[in-house]
Amino acid sequence: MDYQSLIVTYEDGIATITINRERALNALNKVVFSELRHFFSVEGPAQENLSGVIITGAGEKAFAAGADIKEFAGLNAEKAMALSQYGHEVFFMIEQFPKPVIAAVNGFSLGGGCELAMACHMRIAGAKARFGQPEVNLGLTPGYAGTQRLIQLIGKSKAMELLLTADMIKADEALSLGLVNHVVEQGEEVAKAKEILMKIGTKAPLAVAKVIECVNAYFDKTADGFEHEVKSFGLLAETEDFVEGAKAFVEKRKAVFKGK
Ligand code: DAK
Repeated sequence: MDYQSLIVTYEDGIATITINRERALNALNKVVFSELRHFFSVEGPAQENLSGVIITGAGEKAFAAGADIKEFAGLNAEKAMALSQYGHEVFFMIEQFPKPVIAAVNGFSLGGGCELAMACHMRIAGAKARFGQPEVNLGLTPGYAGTQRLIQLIGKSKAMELLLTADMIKADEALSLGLVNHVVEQGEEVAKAKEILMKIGTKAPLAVAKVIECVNAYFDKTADGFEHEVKSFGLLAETEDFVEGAKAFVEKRKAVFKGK
C-alpha cells in the first residue's frame, strides 16, 4: 500500500517502517496511527516471509517527538478518551505482533514517541537519542500507556521520577535503566536492529511467536503467564520445526525451519 506518512521497505525478510514527517520531528498524527494500524493488521500479516519489523524516524533528529500536539486543539473528555483508546489498540497490535518488532531510535523519542518505542519488543538507541515523557508539561498524563510500560521496563521508582519531572534522558542513561537494549553509534541503529532480527530469523518462527506471547502474558492481568507457557510448550512439541530442531541437534547440523 502507498502510505502518506510512513515509508515501508523490505529487505532480507525484514520490513523497515520509517515515520516520514521529518519537518514535524516525526510527531505521531492521526495518519501515522492509522497507517501503523494498517501495517500491523493487514500488510504485515500478509507477508509470508516476514521475519521481523524495524520502526524508525526519518532524518537525523527524531524518532518521534511525541503525539502531534497541533491535533490536540478542541479535545474534550470523550474525544480524548477515544483517542487514547485508539492509540492503546494500535500499540497493543505492535506489542502482540507475532514477529519481533524493534524500535531503532535515532533521536528524540518523547511522549507518544517514547510510548511507541516501548510498545516494540526491543529498542536500539543511537548515541544522540533522547527519551522522555513530558506530558505533565502540557497538563496531561501520557495517553498511550506510558505510565504502564515505563514501569514494566524500568521499575516504579525511576518511572515515577521520569513521568513526574518530565526530564529527558540520554541514550546511556536509558541503557543503564534497561529502557533500551543497546546504544550504538549515531546512524547505526537500523543496522544493529537488523543484525538482531537476522539472528532471530534463523530460529523457529512458531517458537519465536510463542515466546512473544508468553512474555506479554506476564504483564496481562487477565492471563496466567505460567499456564500460557505450559500450553505453548505443548503446542510447539507437535510442530515439524520441533522435530527438525531436535534432529538437527543430534545430527550436528543447522536446523532448517519451515514455520510448521
Ligand atoms: N507535535 C507537533 N509538532 C511538533 C512536535 C509535536 N510533538 N514536536 C516538534 N514539533 C514541530 C515543531 O512545532 C516545529 O515545527 P515548526 O514550528 O517548524 O512548524 C518542528 O517540529 C521542529 O521543532 P522545534 O523547532 O521545536 O525543534 P527544536 O530542535 O528546537 O526542539 C524538541 C526539539 C523535541 C525539544 C521540541 O520540538 C519539543 O519540545 N517538542 C515537543 C516535545 C513534546 O512535548 N512532545 C509531546 C509529548 S506529549 C493523549 C494521547 C497521547 C498523548 C497525550 C494525550 N490523549 C489521547 C489525549 C501524548 C502526548 C505527547 O506525546
